[in-house]
Amino acid sequence: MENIIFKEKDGVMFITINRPKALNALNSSTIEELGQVISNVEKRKDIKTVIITGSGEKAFVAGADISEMHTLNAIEGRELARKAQKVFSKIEHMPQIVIAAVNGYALGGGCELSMACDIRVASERAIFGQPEVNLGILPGFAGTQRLPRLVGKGVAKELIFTTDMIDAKRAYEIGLANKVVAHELLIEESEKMARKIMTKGMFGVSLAKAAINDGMNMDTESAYKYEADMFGLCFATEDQKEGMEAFLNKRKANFKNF
Ligand code: DAK
Repeated sequence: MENIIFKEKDGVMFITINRPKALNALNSSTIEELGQVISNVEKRKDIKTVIITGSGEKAFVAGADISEMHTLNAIEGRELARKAQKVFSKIEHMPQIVIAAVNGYALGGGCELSMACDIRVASERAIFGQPEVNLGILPGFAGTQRLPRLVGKGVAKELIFTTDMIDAKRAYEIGLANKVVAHELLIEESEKMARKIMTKGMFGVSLAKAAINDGMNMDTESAYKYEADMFGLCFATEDQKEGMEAFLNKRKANFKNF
């Protein structure tokens, strides 16, 4: 692949967006490649978590590639949007837990990519923002939907309308970043969080991801029913038996993830 580096280590897939000269801006081939990696990973039972980061010192992803985008016509714009939305939606719905390790600028489509991930760990150097209205467009990779769900409608509107860029501390305060860590420790801390999650019953973790993501798009009564179905499903697994037996026998659970 030209713009994506991926490597796996003991159940964690590390994915790096690798166009540092363009601050890792997402052009269509990068989106395509990211989609291919995600499609492969989502089928892998041995990969439990994914960490996505950007290469170089400055950026996670500085948005969609403006140099490619500026000549698009409406049909091509729709094509790009469909392609990216499909990839982002795959990230949101894949059974693995996805952590964005935000190492620098996460702007526009980059901020939207981080929000499609389950958790955002930010380096002290991370900068978040939705600058699309500076370009005469609006966030189009679901930023108008995911940002208000994460930080509330008022703050989301402020960030999108003013295009103000915010640092990691502010992102943490408003709930956009889950955690802020020293820049040098970003990958280590993200991996530590991934490995902590991986000690749990991953079947339950994956169903909780689905219940949260899908439930938030339902009315509450339907979401409660959906949660109850997911809860019930856990009782068909060895993990539920092992988890509860381990508790009752005062030992550590040894989950098999089924
Ligand atoms: N696209 C293309 N190239 C970019 C880029 C981007 N988004 N961001 C940076 N670069 C390139 C710069 O052009 C420059 O290239 P050279 O001049 O060296 O060839 C190189 O990366 C280094 O950038 P700077 O020289 O500007 O670096 P600085 O440190 O001075 O500034 C910056 C860093 C991040 C503040 C600045 O680069 C910047 O403002 N970048 C643009 C950020 C931005 O506006 N991002 C949002 C893009 S809009 C769609 C749905 C969604 C979207 C699109 C379509 N559909 C529904 C179809 C999403 C839109 C967006 O994400």
